[in-house]
Order: sequence, then structure tokens, then C-alpha cells
Amino acid sequence: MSEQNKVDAVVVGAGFSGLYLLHLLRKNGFSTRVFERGDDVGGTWYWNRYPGARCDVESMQYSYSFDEELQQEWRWPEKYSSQPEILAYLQHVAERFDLRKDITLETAVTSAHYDEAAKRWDIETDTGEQVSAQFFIMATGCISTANMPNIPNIDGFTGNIYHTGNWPHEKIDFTGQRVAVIGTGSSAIQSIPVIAAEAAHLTVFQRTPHWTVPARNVPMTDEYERSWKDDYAEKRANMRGSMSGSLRAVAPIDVSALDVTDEEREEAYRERWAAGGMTLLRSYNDLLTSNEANETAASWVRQRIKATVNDPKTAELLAPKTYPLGTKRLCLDTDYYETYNRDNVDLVDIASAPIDRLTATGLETGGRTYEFDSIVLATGFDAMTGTLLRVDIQGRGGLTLKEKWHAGPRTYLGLMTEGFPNLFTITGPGSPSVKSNMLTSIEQHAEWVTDALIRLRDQNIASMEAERAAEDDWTDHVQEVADQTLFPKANSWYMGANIPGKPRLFMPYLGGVGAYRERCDEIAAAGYEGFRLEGSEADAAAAE
Ligand code: N01
Repeated sequence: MSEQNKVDAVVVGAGFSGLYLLHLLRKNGFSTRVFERGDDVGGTWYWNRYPGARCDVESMQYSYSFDEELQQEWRWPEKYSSQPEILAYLQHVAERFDLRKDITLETAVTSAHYDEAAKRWDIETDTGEQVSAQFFIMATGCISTANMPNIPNIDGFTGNIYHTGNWPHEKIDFTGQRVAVIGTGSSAIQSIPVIAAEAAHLTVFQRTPHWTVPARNVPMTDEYERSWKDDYAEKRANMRGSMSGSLRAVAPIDVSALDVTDEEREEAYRERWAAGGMTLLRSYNDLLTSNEANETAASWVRQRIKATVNDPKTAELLAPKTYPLGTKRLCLDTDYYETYNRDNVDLVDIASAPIDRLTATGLETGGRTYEFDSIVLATGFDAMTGTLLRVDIQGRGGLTLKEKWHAGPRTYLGLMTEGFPNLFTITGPGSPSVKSNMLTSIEQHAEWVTDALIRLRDQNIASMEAERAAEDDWTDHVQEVADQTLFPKANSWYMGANIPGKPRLFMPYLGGVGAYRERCDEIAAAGYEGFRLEGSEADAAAAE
């Protein structure tokens, strides 16, 4: 096997996680290869190019913090960056840190089998390449496998059909077209106003209304940029120690929503609605733990919907009623509700009558046939585990990750799983991941894993593996924390509930980014408590 094919680490994915890992591992002397299935770097921001795609975490916070010059020099044009802007940033990072030479594009890892005797991973790609690596790191993101809905005759539609998570690279021009959007999650809520402005007619098919609040995106001002850049060190430190990995525009009020007067609540919700962003969800300390408290905010938002949407029937359909505010991922929008006041936009409820089938020229539902030129599937992702389980990963004794996780993912800290030594998952299930600012969590994971690898090398340790007891305790802890909240009440992708047959359990860790980081650091400081560390077979034989 050539030197190029025998490396210290293989990383899968060249998005935010993979790029930073490559930088860190190489800097610390680990030979590393990154495989990326896209034909460029960018991960999520390479694939999700749908109209209106934009990050709903502020750019000053949704950016790398590891390089002071980079964070000072890079200029974000808007408060919330659009997909092309974020992709350009990632391409810049790849060039700036000379990362491309170790990234193999248009190449998906198809299998990774652990060789117990050699304590190494044998990895294969869809281009037939075979690589041996001591460490195998899945940096594949949490929402990277598109969910294709099982609508009958989906291949029978002869018009254009797109999935938001796998959007063509050329501009799609909907001018003059009759367009359908299926789904009303974050991707739909961002794309609907943009498509509506272009298309002759847009019909939105909604199964469940999602909660959305205004983003209030604005051009970046010099003053705002300076307020971050002048104080980045402290602000980033506060982000790392915070609950969500980001700082809120308006501070949370640390009392119950039920312990204030109606007027105070009205004032608090109004202020946060005006400020925009996720901040409304943290107005009071029990909005995500008490049904009654949550309902005060939920009914307030329903009133906003009614006040915005002219047609009462449409407004009623758009108002979520079946799950608490924020327990499916809260969406951030620009003129979402206003879009339903346009003459060329209709909303069709498919909760009461599902889509029966696609036809060659449209779709049938509720006894009616609709004709379209283009259909946009905004139907989400097989989140958190879908991409990990798509790869044939076999650990000790030939156990597959699919078998191991048949009843749901089991991890220690979301970083490792027992039976799969030297396999790390970046922002894996059981870590704060999607319940945090991904950038804060990605940097923490990449740094923790790199530190662990350095320690293993320094101490001549060949393999690291989660212990069963530690994994069981952590997996139980993740569920216990989730069960103290309202999150399990929603049929969300956090719960795996959007994918037929997927085990239903809450996958991200809700204990908070700061507390989680502390726990990871304590565990490392205690000599990787809960992990089994083993020398090589050769060392063991020599010691006998
Ligand atoms: O996917 P979703 P998404 N028939 O799963 C519907 C992140 N993100 O791509 O709710 C009919 O949220 C489904 O209906 P229901 C963010 O974390 C971030 O929008 O299951 N409908 C739902 O309405 C987000 O949460 C950003 O009843 C079907 C929709 O499709 C995550 O990605 C932007 C169906 C899917 O909504 C995923 O968001 C975009 C079927 N068979 C995304 N199957 C930003 O940073 C599914 N649906 C801004």
C-alpha cells in the first residue's frame, strides 16, 4: 500500500468540520486524507443551494474562531449570510490554509472495516480506492442525507423535480412557471417567498405548519461588525460557555413566563419579535419545559399570524396547534406569512388528505388534480444518523453500526460508540450538535478529538474505544435531559419521527454547550475516563 494510502487519519466530509479537522490534524503532524462526495468543499453549504438559502445563526457567530487573522479579516456583508457567501468563505478557508491538496473530491467513502489485529481501519471509496488509517473520523454533518418522500409515482412526474438539499448548481429560473413546494420546514420557509416572487403561481403543500419567527436580516454595519471584532476573544469565550453556543441579541429573562404579568409578557415577546431571531424562544426560562408557559408564547405568535395573513382560513392553517413552540426546529423567515397574501400563492392542507400520487404533469390530493411545471421537495433529511448509517461501517467482530444502532444511536458524548475503536463522530448523536450553534460545537469536537489523538500518540496507545458502561450512562443521560423538556412531544427530525420506521428517541444533547464542554474536558483530564485505551499488539507481545 502506498504511503498516500496508509495514513494516520481519514476524515469523511469537507464541510466546516472536515476542513477544520484537516487543518488541526496536519498542524499536529498527523498524515490525513479527506474524502468528499461533492465536487467542491462546503458540505451543507455546497448542497443546499435552493432559492433563499441562508444561515439563521448570525455570521459573526457562525464562523470559525480558531484563527484570529481570519476572523478579523473576513467581512460578512449581512447579519445572516446567504449560502453563496458561506460557500465562498469555506472555499477561502480551504485556500488560505492550503487544505485542498489533502482533499479528494467527488469521492464517497462506501465502507470502513476495523481490523482488530492491526488496530486500523480499512476504508474503501466509490472510486475503488483503498486506504488504511489508524483513525476514522466521520465529519459528515447532521443533515446531509436528503429525505425523499415516499409519494406514489414520484418518478412518473415528467416536469422538473428538485430537492432543496440537493439543488442543481445552475440557477433555476421559475419565471412563468406553475410551481409546487412540498413541505413547510426551514428550507421551504426560506425558499417560498423567493420562488413566489418569480413563479407565475406557487402552491404550497403543508402537512404540519412549522413555527417561524422573523429573522430581521439586515446589511452588516461597520458599527455592528466592530462591536464583535473589537471584543471577539471575550465574546467567543462566552459563546463556548453558553447554553446554545451563541449569544442572544436580547438577554433571556431568568424567570418563569407564568410569574410575570400579561403586560410584561406582551412587552417581552414584542421586543424579541422586533429584534428577530431565535431570541423569542428563550424569553423566559421555562418556555421549553412547561406546556403552560410555552402556550403563552405560542398563542402570542398565533396572533401575529392572524394579524399578518389576510385570508382567515389560510391563517388558521398556518398556525401550529399540535406541538409546542420551538420543539420542532424553530424557523427564521423573511416575509413568510406575508407571502400568503400574494395573489399567485395558495396553501393546500395535506394533513387531512395526503398526496395520493404524482401524475405525469402534477399531483393528486383530496380528490383534486393540480398541474405543475416544477415540483420542489422541501422534505428534509434523514438527520443525525442517516449519513453515518449509509456507509458500511463494521467494528469489532464484524458488528455493523446499523446493527449496533438498530434501536437508536448509542454513543459516549456523541463522539464514540463501543465496539468501534478509533472511530470518531463530529457532532454525532448524543452531543449538543444541532441544538447549538454548529460552529461552536464543531470547533470543540475537532479540538477534543485532535487532543485525544496527540495524547494517544504521545503515550504510544494504539486504540481508544468507548466503554459500554460509560456509553449506557451517557445515552440514558441524554434521554433523561430531553425528557425534562417539551421536545419529545413533537414529531420532529430531532426525534427521528420524520423517517418512517426510524427509532423514536431524542438524538441531540440538551444539557448545554458550556456544561457539555466542561464534561468533555474533565473526562480528558481524568485520562479519558470511560474510554478503553490499548497499546498495539506488538507492544503487548513485547511486554509479555
Ligand atoms: O426539513 P424539515 P428542512 N409528504 O424536516 C414535510 C436546517 N436548516 O429541510 O412536519 C408531505 O424541517 C414535513 O412535514 P412534517 C434546520 O435545522 C437550516 O426544512 O413532517 N410532507 C416538513 O414540513 C432544519 O430544521 C436552515 O409533517 C412531507 C418538511 O417536509 C433542518 O435543516 C435552513 C413529507 C420537512 O421539514 C431541516 O429543514 C434550512 C411527505 N412525505 C434548513 N415528508 C438555516 O440555517 C416530509 N414532509 C436557515
